[in-house]
Amino acid sequence: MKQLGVTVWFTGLSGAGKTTISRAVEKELRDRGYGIEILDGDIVRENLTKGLGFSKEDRDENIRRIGFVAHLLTRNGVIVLVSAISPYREMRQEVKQRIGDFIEVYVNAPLAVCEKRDVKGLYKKARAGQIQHFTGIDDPYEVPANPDVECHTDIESVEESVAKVLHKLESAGYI
Ligand code: GGZ
Ligand code: DAT
Repeated sequence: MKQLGVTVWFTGLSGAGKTTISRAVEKELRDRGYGIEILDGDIVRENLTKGLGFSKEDRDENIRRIGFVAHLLTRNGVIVLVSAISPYREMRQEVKQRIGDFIEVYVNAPLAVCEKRDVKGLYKKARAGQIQHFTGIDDPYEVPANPDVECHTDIESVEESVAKVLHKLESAGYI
């Protein structure tokens, strides 16, 4: 039977755990033989959306382009894992409507936890005023109103978060 494509869209603050969870889901599904691609914010920004910054207009353009590619892959039977802050509800809604086969995963960790993790040292720079318009510090993040999956990465293990995503893919009939 032909594989049904789907986009799994991970949204959340920098350091919330989007990349960590999506990489682990990727490994698991690849091991099971599924066709899978990852579109991760920071890698995408080095090529597909190179030159875009972090104004609302640029973030919207970033999400639109990622959504475009995710759609092409999804309709050809690929499981696409998108990992991008995607802070604006309206844009997430737009790509969801375009793609159709779409699972929204809210990777939820309190700002204080993300800031403490400070995986790349960017929160420190944002607090020091060396980076402007940093999501959660001086730029908005609109919390998903009704996500398909919510991972509380401050209290869950990576394995638990991954299991939630896989369970949703199973119950929705994609794997
Ligand atoms: C937010 C920023 C910023 C600003 C650089 N605000 O932890 P990271 O490093 O890898 O995740 C962040 C990434 C965000 O890119 P996205 O494409 O996911 O953003 S969006 O969906 O809003 O378009 C962070 C880094 O880029 N970064 N400056 N000002 N994150
Ligand atoms: P993001 O891609 O959202 O910017 P990341 O995956 O690069 O975030 O960093 C998340 C950090 O949090 C990483 O060091 C692993 C840690 N972490 C702890 N518990 C986690 C969980 N349940 N899920 C994901 N990451 C978790």
